[in-house]
Amino acid sequence: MAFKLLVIALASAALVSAQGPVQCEDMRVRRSAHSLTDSDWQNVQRVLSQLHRDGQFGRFARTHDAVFDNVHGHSAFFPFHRRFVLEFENLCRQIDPTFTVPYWDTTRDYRTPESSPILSDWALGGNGEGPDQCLQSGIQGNWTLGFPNWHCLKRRFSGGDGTILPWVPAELMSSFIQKDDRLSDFREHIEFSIHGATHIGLGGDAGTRHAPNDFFFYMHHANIDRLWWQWQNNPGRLFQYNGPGSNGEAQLSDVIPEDRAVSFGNQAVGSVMILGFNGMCYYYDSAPVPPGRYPGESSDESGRMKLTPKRHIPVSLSGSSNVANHGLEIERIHMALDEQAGLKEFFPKVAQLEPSRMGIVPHRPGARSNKCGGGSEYRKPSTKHALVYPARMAQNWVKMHGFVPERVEKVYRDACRLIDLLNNSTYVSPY
Ligand SMILES: [Cu+2]
Repeated sequence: MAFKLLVIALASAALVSAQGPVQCEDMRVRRSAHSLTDSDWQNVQRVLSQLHRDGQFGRFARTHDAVFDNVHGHSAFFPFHRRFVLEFENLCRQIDPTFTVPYWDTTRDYRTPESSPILSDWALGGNGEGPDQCLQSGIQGNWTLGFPNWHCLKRRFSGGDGTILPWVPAELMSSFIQKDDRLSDFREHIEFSIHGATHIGLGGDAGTRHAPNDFFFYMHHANIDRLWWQWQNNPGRLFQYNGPGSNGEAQLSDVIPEDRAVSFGNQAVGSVMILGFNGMCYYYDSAPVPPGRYPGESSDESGRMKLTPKRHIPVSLSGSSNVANHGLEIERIHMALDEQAGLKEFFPKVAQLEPSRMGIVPHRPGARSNKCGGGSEYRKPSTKHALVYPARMAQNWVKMHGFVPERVEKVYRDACRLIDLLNNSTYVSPY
């Protein structure tokens, strides 16, 4: 029996890393898309046009479509997209060795996404035009793509009148990062909120199984990856992998789903967990820097990897982006909420901060408590700087992913409760 356990432990360790973790020699930085200059965008356009001429976009769209059902609504969601975006980025770097995929923090634009600078003509371009909603502006303007059939690249903003229904606020992301101690919870919350909302908001190709046709996909998933890395950098989470896997409960030894067109060579999930190692040679300008040494790990009796307390990446609650998406908003939440108002439920790590500053500001008397909005209601918050409600996730999106509608609705309701809570306090959103 003991021998059998040892064999299992050794086998899974071997799958995670054949020769042990390999540290990157050169690290590249993924920057916020909001910080790109005109000439940065011109360079992105030059690189993408070259890939387009080489017919490379099709195979990424094809692969995403082929593995779609295994990498959405499943634990492989985070590791697959981490590896997939890296593969695309590496290809771009064959054309420009300094290229990195910019991440799009869509919470900054969540109120009126259509007016985001990222959607201007010199960047991603705006809504599609004409009866086919063909994209005619931006770095992919007037592109024709080959998957799943020859078609113009399409965009169809969700508002129907050239607007995009509101996305999700930063405060919700911070809450998920703080309160979700299980990866499977965090993954579901991200898929049901920011991930879906942004895909649906742009629509057209971006709202389909072949979304990688639109470069937006890579910028969006770089941001999702950044959120996962922020989540990972809290005690007990670096190597956490659980929830529905390819064969029952997810394991770090699971192979990342792949396809003939984009293959990762049977790479195990466990090898992509830590940025700075095993080819994950990048980090984000607004997330924890990768550790200098591979973090301690051990196999427990089930043969799964877990983090030992040997070396935690330090978690700082203020001024850093470890627990929060944006340090600024955490300060404000701390000031405005108290325990009775649900601070502990939505922001447990803020609730641990010294109590002297909590609850000192009285709640705004008589602030209106709204129900979740619908239609134009989304954009009518009760007070001037109040948060707006995100749009409900579209039915066809829920269906396309095979999500359980009740679970999606629960996440939406909780998001509305958080927004009501903040709007009924003295909290003022920085966005
Ligand atoms: Cu995807």
